[in-house]
Amino acid sequence: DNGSKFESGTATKTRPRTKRPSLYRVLLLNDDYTPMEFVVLILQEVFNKSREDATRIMLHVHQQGVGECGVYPYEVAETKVTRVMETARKNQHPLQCVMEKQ
Ligand code: TYC
Repeated sequence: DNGSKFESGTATKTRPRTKRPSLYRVLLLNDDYTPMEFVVLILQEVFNKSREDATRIMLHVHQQGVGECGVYPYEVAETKVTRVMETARKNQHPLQCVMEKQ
């Protein structure tokens, strides 16, 4: 009881429990067979990159073996990985895309 005429019961204060969603890094892996142009198109279409950024990321993956396409909440990251893997498979390219907790 807080002694008020207008309120009764136990005063409770709820701490705002705002849980920020975990973020996941989506990575493209290099291989010897997927055409550079296909990777650039994937980066433009799936990851909404400009032609210039897509080309820069593709070349980074080509030279370093792995590169980041973006950072997203779990379900968004998962959907993008699935889109890349399905598009690559359909076109018979061995391109691999993975996600990792940031
Ligand atoms: N290494 C590929 C080639 O020489 C190009 C490539 C780039 C493939 C990035 C995959 O994630 C990749 N055709």
